[in-house]
Amino acid sequence: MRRSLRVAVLASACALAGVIAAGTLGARNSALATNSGSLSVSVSAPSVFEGNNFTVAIMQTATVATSGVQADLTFDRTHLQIVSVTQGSAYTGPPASGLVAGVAPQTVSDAVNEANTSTGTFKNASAFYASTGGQPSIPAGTNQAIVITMQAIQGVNFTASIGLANPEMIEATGDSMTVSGTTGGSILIHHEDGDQCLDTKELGPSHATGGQRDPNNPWDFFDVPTPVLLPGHTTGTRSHAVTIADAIAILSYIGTTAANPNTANANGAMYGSDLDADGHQDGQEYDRGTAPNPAMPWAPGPPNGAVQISDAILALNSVGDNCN
Ligand SMILES: [Ca+2]
Ligand SMILES: [Ca+2]
Ligand SMILES: [Ca+2]
Ligand SMILES: [Ca+2]
Repeated sequence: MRRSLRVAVLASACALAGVIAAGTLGARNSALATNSGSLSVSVSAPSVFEGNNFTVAIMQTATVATSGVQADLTFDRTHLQIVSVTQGSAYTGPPASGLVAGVAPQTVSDAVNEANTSTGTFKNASAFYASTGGQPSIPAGTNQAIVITMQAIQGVNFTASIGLANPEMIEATGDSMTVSGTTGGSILIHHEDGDQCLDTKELGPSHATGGQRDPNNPWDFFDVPTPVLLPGHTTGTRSHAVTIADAIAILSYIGTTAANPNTANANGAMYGSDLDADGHQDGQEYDRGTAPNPAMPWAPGPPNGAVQISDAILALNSVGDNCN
């Protein structure tokens, strides 16, 4: 059974103040709703990387003061999951306010677990002030009612929709309000394979702008840390573009091998170091194999275990390619 906002408001009000009479609330419930409001989803960013969090705010818009809002959040749980649920800024702080999530006797974590494992719907997210029949309330206008932190769990250039269902609002007077509509939102999920090139770029039509590559292949965009990583010079980063500087940096690693990861070449470079602390052997970052598809020389193969002059030549094949 869905737990209505009115029940939530009443229960909390009784617990906190013990002064609400059910008869009074019932009388108010019978009043004709004359004002209307709407609910909408506000997503914190247009896009997010797979594995990262973002927030979804449920915003309420009303022409009169309101004391509570409720909705279910619908989403595709193949691509998204809920991390946490909190009250929005409209209901934060005094006077006493409350958050209800889930269908009683669920806890908030029960409701999150249910939404993430079975239904893909977070049922009954309610935020309210713990009183009916007058103030406290939040003013007419647009207010942030509920904030849900979500995580993008899977997707290659996938746009995930987030919707609202079963909207309810309650006026400061305690009357039920007609919810005239809801507006959902969406977020574009980028899968990042580690090559610094967004999948929207990798899936593009031209290798010069990062395209004609595989968004699940971390080796097909030969952008390396520059200035070159050497002992005492550890600040090199990848520029999201393949330039002549990348080919020159690769030259400094010639002679290093995965077979002898701790053996330094004449420049002091070692295949097995991780001077930029990115979790990858530095030698691998400057190492590639021959392009698997000769017709696509800009997309080299995975590291072959030895940095040679051929690696610098591989990089020259894609100088000018730019994912920025
Ligand atoms: Ca990528
Ligand atoms: Ca790639
Ligand atoms: Ca570069
Ligand atoms: Ca490294």
